[in-house]
Amino acid sequence: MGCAASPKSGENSDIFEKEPMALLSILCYPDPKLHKVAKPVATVDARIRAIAADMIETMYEAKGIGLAATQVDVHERLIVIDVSEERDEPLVLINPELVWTSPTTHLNEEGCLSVPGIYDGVERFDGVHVRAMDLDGHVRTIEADALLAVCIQHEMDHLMGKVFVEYLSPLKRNRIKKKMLKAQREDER
Ligand code: K1U
Ligand code: ZN
Repeated sequence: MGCAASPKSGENSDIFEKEPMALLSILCYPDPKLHKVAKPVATVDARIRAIAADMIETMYEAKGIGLAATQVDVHERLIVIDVSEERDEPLVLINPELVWTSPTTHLNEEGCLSVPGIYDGVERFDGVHVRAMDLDGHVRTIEADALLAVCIQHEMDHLMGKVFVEYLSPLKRNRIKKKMLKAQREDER
């Protein structure tokens, strides 16, 4: 059941040296590294553009609609998202900040590439406005609703070290933790 799009080695330590795009290893819950708080990106440079390109490729390969840098063991505030039908509208948000949240919320079914096979309901704002830099270092404000708004909130939680299962009851969360650890032991055999 392992986390998707993993290269052979479990580490991404060589991503800063590579030129061509590469698939990155996705951390699997309950890896403690998923709870690290990401630091702001200092400069949007070639290193950040290379990480973003690798994250987009990894997200597409894993059939996800989003991916946060935390999930690939890079602890900087960077997320990639593509909620388009054709999977050809990647969005890169660097140092994202929520600048507006709607007064209404909704229970949405969520999944997570770091918790494969688990789906459950999480209450999220129906709409959000997010200010972030793009790959040219330009600041933009994105007005999001529906799945894009849900995905932005899910990915921004990752940057704060929060995985969606932490919104569930302790009973559910412990069951999920046990299931993931069992699957990881079986994958290692
Ligand atoms: O961050 C991630 O782990 C990616 C995650 C994003 C996400 C999905 C659903 C709701 C909120 C955030 C995924 O892409 S999970 C797999 C997936 O493709 C998917 C799951 C449910 C609905 C739509 C897509
Ligand atoms: Zn996730």
